[in-house]
Amino acid sequence: MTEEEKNLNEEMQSSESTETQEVTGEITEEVTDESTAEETVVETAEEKAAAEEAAKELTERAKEYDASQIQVLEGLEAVRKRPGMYIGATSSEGLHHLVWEIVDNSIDEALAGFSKEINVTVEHDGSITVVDDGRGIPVGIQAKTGRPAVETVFTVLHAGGKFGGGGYKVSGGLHGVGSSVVNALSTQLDVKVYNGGKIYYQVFHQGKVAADLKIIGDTTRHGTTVHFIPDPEIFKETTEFDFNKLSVRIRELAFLNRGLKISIEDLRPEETVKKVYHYEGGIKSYVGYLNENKPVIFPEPIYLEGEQQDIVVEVSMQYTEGYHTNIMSFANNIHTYEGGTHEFGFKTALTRVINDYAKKAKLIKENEENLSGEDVREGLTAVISIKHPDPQFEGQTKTKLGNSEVRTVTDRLFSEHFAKFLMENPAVGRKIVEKGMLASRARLAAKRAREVTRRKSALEISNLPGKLADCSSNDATRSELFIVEGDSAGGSAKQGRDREIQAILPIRGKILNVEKASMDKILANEEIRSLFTAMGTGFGADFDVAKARYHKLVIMTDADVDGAHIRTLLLTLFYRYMRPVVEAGYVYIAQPPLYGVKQGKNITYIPSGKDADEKLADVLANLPKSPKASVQRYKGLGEMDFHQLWETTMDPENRIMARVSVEDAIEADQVFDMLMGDRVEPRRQFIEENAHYVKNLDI
Ligand code: TTJ
Repeated sequence: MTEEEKNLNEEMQSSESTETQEVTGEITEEVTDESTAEETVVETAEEKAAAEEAAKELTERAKEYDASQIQVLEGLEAVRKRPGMYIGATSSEGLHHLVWEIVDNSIDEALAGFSKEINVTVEHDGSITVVDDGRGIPVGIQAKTGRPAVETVFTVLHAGGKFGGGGYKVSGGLHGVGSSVVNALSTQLDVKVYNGGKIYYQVFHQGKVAADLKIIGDTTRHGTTVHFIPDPEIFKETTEFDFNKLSVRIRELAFLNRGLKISIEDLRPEETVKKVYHYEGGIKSYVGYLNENKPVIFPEPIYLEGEQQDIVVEVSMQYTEGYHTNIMSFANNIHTYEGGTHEFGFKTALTRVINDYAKKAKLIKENEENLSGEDVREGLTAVISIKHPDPQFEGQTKTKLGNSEVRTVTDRLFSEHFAKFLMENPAVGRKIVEKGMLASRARLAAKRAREVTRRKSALEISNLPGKLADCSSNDATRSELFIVEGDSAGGSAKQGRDREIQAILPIRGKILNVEKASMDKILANEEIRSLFTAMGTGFGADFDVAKARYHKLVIMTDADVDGAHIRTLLLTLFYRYMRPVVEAGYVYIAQPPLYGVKQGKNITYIPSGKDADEKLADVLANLPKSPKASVQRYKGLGEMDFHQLWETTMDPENRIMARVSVEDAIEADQVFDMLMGDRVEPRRQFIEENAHYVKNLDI
């Protein structure tokens, strides 16, 4: 045993409870030696028998230890064999999951009140480092395994979250697989624990202990640092982290955990990028942010907070002048896309409290009909965030909160606080009721309009829009709908497609500004009607994602500013009116090439995107000297012939498509507001930022 290891052993013993110390002694190799030494001083037969008994037990323990080691290795081997079972998929989605699995542990430490700051870094080589200033993962030897707790955290499945006890844990929530899964799926993971004046260090390779925990230096700080390199053997598709994706979720975590400072830094580009998120207002700041570019009916978002039965409930809400409802709910920081008991409790309470108030304040007569839930939610932006000691997630994507007690707790806490708020702020109360009454009238008008449409469509032989070139397959899971900008590109797409599974719907120009239009107008808009009819999902209250006729909805627009504009518009439309389709992961963005480099018979295509120019330079630099190469820049989809369009953008074997996440759609929604809003400067900026599409026109 080296000097350092001895040090470490002492350190760990002094930091652990007596109970643990005893067990520690029995299992380490060094102590086995000591026990042999002890045998030489044994005198009486009884003592000898007792010692033999003890030695036997020790051997048993050692066997048990071996057994648990084998279990550990088998456990992590299972993770490597079927990674999908633990992280959903080995796609980019699964890759990013690794980061959240680690970050969640630091968030837990922050929620427990011991950590104030978390830093996430994408290193030069694309690996990830997460640093917090919490108490540090315990380094003492655990009774059960005979190994340092920190090692167990990274080598035993589901070991996370067991330490510290009590409180609200976000780790182990949605997928809840723990840090050992990240370790198993990394070529290397190393951890540093800063605590009690020392820096502890351990490193693992593909989940296996590469070296025992050791002290590598002194420190005055405390906290945990974890660095890992995702294994390309596992993440065959990509090991490249998307900075934007990381920062969107990190910003969300900052909103959801008031006062937490969390940063994300990218060291890969020449000019490194760093974003620091820190919101003293928490979810109130979130609502303010979501409504940033929207006209609102009262300036400050309402914020209410309460706790009951160990359940913390926070709600923030604000009404826009628009018609769109945006209720986002979270349980232990997990976005519950499918809603659940917290959302249900909130909605019920909202309708009841507003109606009670309206009658009490004589804004609605006693004999008048109540406002419906839909009425009081029109134009509402709300964030509901609950923290629960033992959240239960249900539903298809495990994003629906199931704990039944949460419904009553949320209802009770929200009603009490909200009723009080309305009494104290009658001007705001009045505006909310008036907004609901307007919605009620519009709803009745829309219903009449819808009935007229239904009668008409029932008389038609086919409900499918004339512009749609449908596919022949009736199997929705295989079918794809391409929404193509422009008639000429639509023509090429129709010619080039795989008719069995690919349908084409050309759309012209800018679709209606959905935010500014009322429900009736949206329903009446031809482009939107075609889209909904083609999808077969219905609209509004009748919407049903299970009826989707295609499980891939592909947006295919030109690689220019107008294309970016239309894409934003479509994504906004999907986010607001077909959200379950986005949540189901049905929406994709086609990646048509921006450049084609032709040399002899070979063509290399370069997809559009921020780094297209760099990639082009790269390709050109690596071409053989002859024959002479030429570069074509595709200004629009219409410039490609049907064969090229198929080959580069539509062929399932060759194409690259980006799947749209709800976060992407939220971002599009914000950009959309900005594009449609009154402020000129951000709009100019958008056009400038997307100008790389139109710059350096011909080469
Ligand atoms: C638990 O209770 C005793 C004191 O330490 C607590 C703890 O484990 N804190 C903790 C864990 N802080 N940070 C972590 C952590 C940080 C990262 C980056 C990764 C992991 C797996 C844990």
